[in-house]
Amino acid sequence: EGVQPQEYTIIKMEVLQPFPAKFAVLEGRKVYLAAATLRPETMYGQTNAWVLPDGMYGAFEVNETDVFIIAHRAALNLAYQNHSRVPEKPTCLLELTGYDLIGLPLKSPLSFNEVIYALPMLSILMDKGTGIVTSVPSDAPDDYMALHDLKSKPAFRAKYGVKDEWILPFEIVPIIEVPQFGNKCAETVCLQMKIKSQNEKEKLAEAKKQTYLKGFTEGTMIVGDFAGKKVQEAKPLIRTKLLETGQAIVYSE
Ligand code: A2H
Repeated sequence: EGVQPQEYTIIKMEVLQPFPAKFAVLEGRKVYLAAATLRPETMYGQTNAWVLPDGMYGAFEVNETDVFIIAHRAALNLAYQNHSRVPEKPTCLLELTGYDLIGLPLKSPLSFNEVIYALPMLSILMDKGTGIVTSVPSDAPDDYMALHDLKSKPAFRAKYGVKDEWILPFEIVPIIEVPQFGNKCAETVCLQMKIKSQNEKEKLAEAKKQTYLKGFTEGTMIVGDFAGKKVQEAKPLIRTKLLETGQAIVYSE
């Protein structure tokens, strides 16, 4: 990684009751899948969350009430950033893998979809952010292609035990208008570049660069409290609101 620390916003996606049997030890807690993002202004367009099936996760006490499900490495970093019940020491209540998380119903900040589900993504890196990613297929090429793969390939869904109702009802939600790219800029760029699946790493990196730069410099919000404002202006306002309402925290690594 680079020399400069990266500052992320961690979005708290609440795991809805009833918990699966394996989560018994977490009964009575507020449990969140915690996703690191660089684009908090896109949270209106969430359709699901992503986990790595083979990834090792844990359920960690971040304070007296809240539990975050994240990668172990992220829990250690958070413990040194004032987000552990025991300062500088992560307390893991339960060891989990990505397979344990697939299908969890979540309530996520700002999302127009009231309930979204945790689904498998194979390109997640466990040593970046929290190992949990929130999915905004309108504006993130990786998210668009991973959702496309699941929607178009029943065998892929079956392999990971993904139920149709966790995925088929979820349409792309337009949230940002970008000149030339329209209001589903990730789809536009993936189609233009003829990207076939989430495995096309190099093409996706290029698509990400294009959409990220253009969305940030030229995009306009078309939904939410700051509709009509440029993304550049809206981003810090939305971020501050998420932080002040306790729906997100700052995280750097
Ligand atoms: B972004 P950077 Cl709408 N593995 O959030 C793979 N990808 C991860 C990750 C991990 N462990 N942790 C975070 N990410 C993703 C939203 C978004 C993001 C949009 C558009 C672009 C975009 C919704 N997904 O990122 O390597 C997260 O996806 C493009 C840069 O630290 C996070 O922000 O630069 C971004 O990658 C962090 O990437």
